[in-house]
Amino acid sequence: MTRRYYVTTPIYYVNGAPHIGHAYTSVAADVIARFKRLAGFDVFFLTGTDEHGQKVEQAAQAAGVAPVELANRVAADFRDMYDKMAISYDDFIRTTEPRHAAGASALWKKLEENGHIYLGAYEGWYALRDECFYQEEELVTGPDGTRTAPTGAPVEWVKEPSYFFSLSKFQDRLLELYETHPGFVEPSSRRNEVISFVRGGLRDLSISRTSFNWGIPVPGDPKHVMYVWVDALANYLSAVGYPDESAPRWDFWPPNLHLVGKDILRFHAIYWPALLMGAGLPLPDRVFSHGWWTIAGQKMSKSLGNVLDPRDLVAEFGLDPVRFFLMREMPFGGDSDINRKAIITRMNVELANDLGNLAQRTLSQIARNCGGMLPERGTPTAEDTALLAQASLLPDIMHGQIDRQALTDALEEVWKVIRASNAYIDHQAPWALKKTDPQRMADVLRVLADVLRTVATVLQPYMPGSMDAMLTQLGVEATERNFAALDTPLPAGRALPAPKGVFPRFVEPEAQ
Ligand code: ME8
Repeated sequence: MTRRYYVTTPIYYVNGAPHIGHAYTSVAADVIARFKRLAGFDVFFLTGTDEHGQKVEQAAQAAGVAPVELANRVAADFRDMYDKMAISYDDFIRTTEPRHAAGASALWKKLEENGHIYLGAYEGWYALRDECFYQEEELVTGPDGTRTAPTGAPVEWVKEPSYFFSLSKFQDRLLELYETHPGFVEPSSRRNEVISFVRGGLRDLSISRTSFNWGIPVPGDPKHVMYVWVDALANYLSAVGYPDESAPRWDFWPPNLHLVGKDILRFHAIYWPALLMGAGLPLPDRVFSHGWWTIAGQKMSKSLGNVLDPRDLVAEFGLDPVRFFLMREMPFGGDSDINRKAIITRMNVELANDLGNLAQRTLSQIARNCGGMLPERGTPTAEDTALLAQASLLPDIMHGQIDRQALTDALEEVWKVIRASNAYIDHQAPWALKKTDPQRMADVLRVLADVLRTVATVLQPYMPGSMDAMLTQLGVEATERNFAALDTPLPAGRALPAPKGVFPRFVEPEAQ
């Protein structure tokens, strides 16, 4: 039976253009989805846009267009960014789609039927920028005496009739969940924050608004629209066909992984499992929250206006160097600053020197000295065996790391093999063997070709285009590029195309 894997990104607000922060979460999810596919999983990779709520309504007003027009425009822009970043999503859900309204309304009705929703009045703080209710004691007071949300977002006092979800009833079950399934919230430092928040006491959650109407009407009471977070979280259900449990994708439920930024962990690690418990649905396996990209030390965000469009970086540096940089630079889970110099260093040192030169040196010698044909595998020496064995462990080691979202560590694992291969080629010096022992030269080049095949295969999820080119140069057919195929050596004698550098060095335009 094929194993299934369901991975999601957040659905992004349409109040502004996509930026590198959105691209980051989506590239990370894409790497995971592509890796799982190569490992033979049936993958459902979901992403999309969060189009309702007051924040989007206000952005539309400011732009002088109807909210739906803004949503259409920005959703199309996200898809364009995804195409340019090679994001291999299986579905792109928009919360204004009828299939989503059906799923979100069904979730609401189920919660109501199970006795978890009641009508009351909300009076308290609300931060529009975060679309989040905050408790009095969470607010922070700035030097000028103004009170803001802990995220720095301005807060306003809101008073309106509202439906509530009885979140407080789920406190013990949530604590039990974190205790019995420690992998449910990762990394563990963030899990501790979640646990202490829940231990501090949960209040019932206001889940409808009456002061605007850009949202999904509350079933049976259309004066209210659903709170945008209940609407948004429901996307993970509506995309697999909820409430129709005979829908073709329903078998993917529950998700294996919700990938989110640390800003929205509370919604995914507390509210979401509680809502699912309330609806009697199986819970996701895991919520992983990653850190921030900052620019000159400041968080990048639409609201702060200091955003970087990933497409500009791709235009300057090329797609795969940018994808590589994003996954390599910031230890997955931590925070990092983004700047040109760091991108160029990664490109020139790790891609052009370490990997690009290794491939170019190997392939050009095969072209020149082996008639452009893949050499026979020779009788391996101890050094050959050690290098081949190290490479052959990569898919399994990386699979464990990918399942823990250790995406940067997985790259480091590949680079250990690349560095060992560079040491091996220098030590074996096949160019010198050409005269003294041509047979051994061919054996060494074949070892390197085999190691490069493994390296290029496991790097496909990170840099699909460049690794595609590298695998073609190594004579690997399209059907031979998954992990299972690595068990079968390529037949000797395959004609290899003329080698061509995959990772040119980046030279600053003014230095050219
Ligand atoms: O929160 N660094 O949407 P959003 C890294 N609609 N990642 C960043 C980032 C940065 N500087 N800035 C944004 C929402 N992100 C809701 C989600 S889900 C049911 C609803 C990424 O448009 C990161 O993944 O504000 C963060 O969680 C997300 O974008 C927030 O996107």
